[in-house]
Amino acid sequence: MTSISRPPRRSLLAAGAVGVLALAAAALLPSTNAMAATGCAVTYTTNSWQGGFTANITIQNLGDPVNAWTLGFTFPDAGQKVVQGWSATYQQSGKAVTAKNLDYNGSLATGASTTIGFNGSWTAANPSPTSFTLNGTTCTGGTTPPTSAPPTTAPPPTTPPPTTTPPPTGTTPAAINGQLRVCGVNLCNQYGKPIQLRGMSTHGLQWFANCYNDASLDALANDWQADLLRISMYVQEQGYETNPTGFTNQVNNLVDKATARGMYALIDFHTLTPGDPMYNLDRAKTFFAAVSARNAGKKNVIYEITNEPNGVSWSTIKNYAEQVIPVIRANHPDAVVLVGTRGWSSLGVSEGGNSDEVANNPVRASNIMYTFHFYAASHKDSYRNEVQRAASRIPLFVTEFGTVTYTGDGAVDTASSNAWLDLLDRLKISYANWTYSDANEGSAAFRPGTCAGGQYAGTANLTASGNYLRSRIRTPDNFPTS
Ligand code: IDC
Repeated sequence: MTSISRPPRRSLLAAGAVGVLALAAAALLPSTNAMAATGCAVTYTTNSWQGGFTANITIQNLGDPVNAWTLGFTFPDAGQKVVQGWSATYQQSGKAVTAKNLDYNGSLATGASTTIGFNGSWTAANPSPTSFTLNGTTCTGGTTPPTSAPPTTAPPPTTPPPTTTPPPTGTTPAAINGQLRVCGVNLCNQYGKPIQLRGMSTHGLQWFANCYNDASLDALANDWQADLLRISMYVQEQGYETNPTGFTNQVNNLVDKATARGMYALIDFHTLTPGDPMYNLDRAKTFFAAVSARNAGKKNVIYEITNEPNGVSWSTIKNYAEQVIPVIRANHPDAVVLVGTRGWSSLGVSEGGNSDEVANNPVRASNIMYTFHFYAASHKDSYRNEVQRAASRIPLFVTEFGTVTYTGDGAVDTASSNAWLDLLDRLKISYANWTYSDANEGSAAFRPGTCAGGQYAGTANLTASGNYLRSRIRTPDNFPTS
């Protein structure tokens, strides 16, 4: 893990220098006609492929603090279109585009930055726009002098205030990466860098509660070096519907245990049978209202709103998502939300479709990713090819996979598991393995009886699947901080 250093003293001086400049500008203004200082700097970067692109835009406010902002720019080519944006509301008219802040990122202090982005399409060419405005002011990258008192000479170049997030104050995955955000098709950390989280999924909490305790989660965080705990709360099969308060509390307790160990906590509303998420819509709203309110202050919580929709259309899943996501956002606006896909979260493939149905009709919400599940002994090249194809267009998160067959049982398919995890590593797609439990089935990481015995660290009680996953997950993470 990286060692931690204090912020360089230079940046503190730079912040002080800007404060003095702002004061000087204010002193020049007539007091009866106080005028806000304005100014902004924008960086626009793209990743482009045939017909499509992702744009990431960092907006820095160099003027007085604002509570709301609208970014404006013009595409150079008439064939360039915004398709799906995040972290802002986009409108396009001809070549002209505006992006308005959302509730959570409207306030920008002097010197503060925010990052937004979108997926776009292009036809003839994809040149980047060269001029941007923020609340009507052209972003020149420097401070705009007050119009009432133009300086006779150009102001000296100023060092922009620091825009970087301070270095982390801990070495756990959550301390280093902080609040995550979807950036283009990736999951980015607090430094705006794409990362991959690797971890384990619980089994059904109604059956394996005795596997999730301080000792087992110490082993997961310290011995396995996992980044992520997926908390699988079944809704049916003696799950949530039988005792909403009890299961909600159990989930919250496990969120706390993951948090205490610096892991991300993925709250999985584990719908399975029936496959139509609408069957559980009211329960989902009640559950997510409760857990998002309870965990709103945490930066390490991710919400998975439906495990494996099946036997329903994508438009039904999308409709469900567009009703549940606002419930979460009302309490926990900046948390990443994950949406299951058609055919047991196969991007539609297991029901004869493909990821086009999602890419062409995305959920109308920002900061979301779509889930993909596989079982290595059952799902091979045709599924891998579709994931690879989809990964350049939509953000993916593998919230569940097995090394065995889709029944959850059988032998580890090492060749297919290697092919899958190598692909996910290369694409920086995060994953959680089914299961961190001692269930009597090939997908379980521990041998039956382990949880009663309480010895989790090391390899003595691992199954073949557990051994395989522990050795993959323990390898060093790549969490860039600059
Ligand atoms: C399986 C469990 C098994 C349980 C069954 C029904 O391993 O013990 O009896 O669910 O609840 C999924 C599901 C996940 C399944 C898993 C393996 O998300 O709940 O767990 N699987 O079948 N999708 C594909 C495979």
